[in-house]
Amino acid sequence: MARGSFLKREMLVTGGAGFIGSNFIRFAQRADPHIRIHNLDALTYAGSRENLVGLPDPDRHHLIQADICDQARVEELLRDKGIRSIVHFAAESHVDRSIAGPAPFIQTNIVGTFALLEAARRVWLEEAGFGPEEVRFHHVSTDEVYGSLGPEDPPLPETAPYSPNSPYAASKAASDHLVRAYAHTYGLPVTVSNCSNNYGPYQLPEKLIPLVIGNAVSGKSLPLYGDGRQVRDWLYVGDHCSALWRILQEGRPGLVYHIAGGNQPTNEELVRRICSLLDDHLPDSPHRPHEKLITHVQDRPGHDRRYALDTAKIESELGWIPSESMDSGLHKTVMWYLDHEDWIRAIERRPSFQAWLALNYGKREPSR
Ligand code: NAD
Ligand code: TDX
Repeated sequence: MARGSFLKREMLVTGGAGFIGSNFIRFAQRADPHIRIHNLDALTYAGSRENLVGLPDPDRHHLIQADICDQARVEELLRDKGIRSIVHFAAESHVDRSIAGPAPFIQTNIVGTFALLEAARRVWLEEAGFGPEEVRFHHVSTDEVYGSLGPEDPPLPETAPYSPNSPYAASKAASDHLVRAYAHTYGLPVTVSNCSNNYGPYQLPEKLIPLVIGNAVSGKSLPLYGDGRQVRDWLYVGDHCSALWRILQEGRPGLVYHIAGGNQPTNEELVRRICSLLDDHLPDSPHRPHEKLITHVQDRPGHDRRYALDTAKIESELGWIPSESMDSGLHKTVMWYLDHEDWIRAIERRPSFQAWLALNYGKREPSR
């Protein structure tokens, strides 16, 4: 069989009703006019059908509302639909929630990834005897598995040791190890990517950037944890999707790739940039200048100071570089949220979301 023949077949995307997954489905349908996507998503608080409205080709997308922990269901899908590739996004993804209640993170991120790996091993390797170019399991992971860096530390390569600090990061680290073990022990053809912070359309307003845009527009405070000098490396979600697509096309089984944008403002600098964009785009807003809404609040427990990834491998081996700068990506993002205010307000009105805001922010005292 020719190299990468799995790409010509049905694809299973897990977590495709969430932020990055729904962006990826749009990207994949545009990139390949034939690909059919089976989207396995439990539609937890983080996933919604609204994120899938207006797909490039709805007929080539099939949503299955189910839990990745349901191994029998996954096996049935792999067999019945002739699926030859899995792109695994489904996860509990919010660090603050993992601090408030880690149990679902262990269940979905570790047990769920295990169930998917077992299903793939049984159906693809044991039953069908597929070779390394006929199937592919891509695992989507995070830079948080490496733990916190100091201000002068160089960006980390793919060989850096794991040192996860939050329950979220530990659960993703555990899932990375399981994926690696299935490749090493059973020969499952896997690739893994560890990516930095994403931003862009369809991100839930529990995360910093959409939270700040939504709050600023309605004149609510913009909560910065601690001193606001923590550093994340921000990547526009479309660039994450293009990197994943490149890995699926060209990446070699067994390899790990870092994906990042090389944009490293402090949280405070980032929030001020968003405020200034909103000042420009909402000249009549009574909340200008929006930066006066910034409020320093009590820090996240165990808050990692800085992440930074070395992306030389994906650049040199696969020729991937991001196409958006921080300025262009932020501009696009702010415009998307201003044009989709109904989307963000509908989420904010959910009682479960209100309960989350009260739990996470209600107890944080202003810190200065
Ligand atoms: P998200 O929270 O927006 O979406 C997660 C999706 O998974 C939701 O649609 C949810 O319904 C689904 N899901 C959760 N538990 C499930 C289960 N048990 N069974 C089936 N579906 C389930 O997350 P996201 O930000 O899109 O992140 C996607 C992936 O990318 C995650 O694996 C995350 O760790 C990783 N990642 C995210 C970022 C980021 O900045 N957001 C950065 C690096 C890596
Ligand atoms: O209200 C806030 N105030 C604040 O200062 C929130 C929600 C966050 N922050 C800080 C914490 C972080 O330093 O902003 C930074 C970004 O926070 P989040 O948007 O919660 O993202 P982070 O914790 O960095 O994790 C994200 O990137 C890596 C994703 O949620 C993970 O899924 C991904 O793996």
